Amino acid sequence: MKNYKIAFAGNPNVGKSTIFNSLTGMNQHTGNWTGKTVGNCYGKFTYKSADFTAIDIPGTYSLMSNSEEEEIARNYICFENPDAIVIVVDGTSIERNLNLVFQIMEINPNIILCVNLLDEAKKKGIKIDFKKLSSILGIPVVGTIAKKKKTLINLKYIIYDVCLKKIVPTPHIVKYLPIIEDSISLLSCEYPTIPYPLNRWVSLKLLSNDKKIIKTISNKLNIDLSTSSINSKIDECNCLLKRNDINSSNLEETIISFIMKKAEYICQEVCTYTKKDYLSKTIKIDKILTSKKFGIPIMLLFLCILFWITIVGANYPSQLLSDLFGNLKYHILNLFSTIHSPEWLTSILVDGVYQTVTWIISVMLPPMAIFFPLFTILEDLGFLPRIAFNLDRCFKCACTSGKQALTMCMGVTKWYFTISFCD
Ligand SMILES: Nc1nc2c(ncn2[C@@H]2O[C@H](COP(=O)(O)OP(=O)(O)OP(=O)(O)O)[C@@H](O)[C@H]2O)c(=O)[nH]1
Ligand SMILES: [Mg+2]
Repeated sequence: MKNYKIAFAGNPNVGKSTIFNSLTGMNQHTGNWTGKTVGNCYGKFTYKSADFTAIDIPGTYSLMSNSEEEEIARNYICFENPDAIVIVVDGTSIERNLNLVFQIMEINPNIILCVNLLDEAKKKGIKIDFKKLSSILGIPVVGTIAKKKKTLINLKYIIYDVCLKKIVPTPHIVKYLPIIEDSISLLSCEYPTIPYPLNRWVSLKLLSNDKKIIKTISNKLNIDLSTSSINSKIDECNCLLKRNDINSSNLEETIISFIMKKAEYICQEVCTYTKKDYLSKTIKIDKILTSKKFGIPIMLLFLCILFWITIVGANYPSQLLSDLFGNLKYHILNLFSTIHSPEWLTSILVDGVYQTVTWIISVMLPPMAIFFPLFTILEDLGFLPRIAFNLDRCFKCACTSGKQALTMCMGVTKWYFTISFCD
């Protein structure tokens, strides 16, 4: 019996892993900050006696691949040919998420749109017309609340139908300027073995002269994209595009602007906002927490408070535990002398094993028991993603992204615990 491959793709932090875990019974890491899933994770489930392999791929905002995990996501979506791709989007910000949806549509037509976080959307007074969204996009659309398992029944049902070709999605791909469309058609004739719509995407990559992706495409699809006939077609297309002020460096921007316009139009058509003040409040908080003037100072203040509570607060339970274990050691030593245990054995068991284990517990446990719940509160308040945003530019200088700030915070705390342990 065939085993169907389903990929869970989407922007970071939209609930892909939560859905994946729920369907497969796996335990992928989830949490309220971006970039938790950094590699593909595989799981299996069965529905109506059909077998499925689900692949949880890292979150990505686009298929341009700016980081290693985005490259992993892009390579899977583009070259692994899954039977269906479930694109998970955030029901509270469909417009922003549609960018990736349209990009994936250009690669694999077997798409299911899963609008998740509907509970959050409801809280924000956002109503979505799924039928209309489905007919505008030409693909099946299903609404879910990943934390509630029963809301995933419809998703399983649609996955089954798409994989068994009972439903055939016909994505309405965004059409760009006629001159770009003409260039795409002209180039696509050069590689008839690449199926539609992937050939469109390959043409766009050739026109934007994205050397890294072109090399990957050539390797993965085992096709030579540097033949003289393709090169002369590219030159011909570039001449045509130049006449319309489009060149390889602004082509991508032109395309994205078309996609964004379409996304805006779709949102106007399918979303209704019943609590306008809720949105404006979030926007105001966002503006303050991510502003150039207040963003970094507020972030530093919060992190200092977090470290201060952890370090100072942990001293008291640490001392208590240390006294408790000290008293206990006295009784244990008495017990060992009562049973006339040899000195070397007492030394190994009490001064070695017992002393080390109790040191670790009394020094490490209290700070961890304070730090991690505090960190979780910041995570649930949505402050951590904003920290990541604030520090992104700074971290880019070290060739990494703002997301690493969170790992760094944990690193600093671990470093502090280790130092205090050694003291
Ligand atoms: N309220 C609510 N929270 C959700 C829902 N789905 C997921 N979450 C929460 O959203 C956060 C992100 O979920 P993940 O499953 O880790 O998201 P992801 O898309 O895998 O994230 P990355 O791997 O970083 O790309 C977690 O805290 C989840 O518990 C939902 O439907 N409603
Ligand atoms: Mg994940």
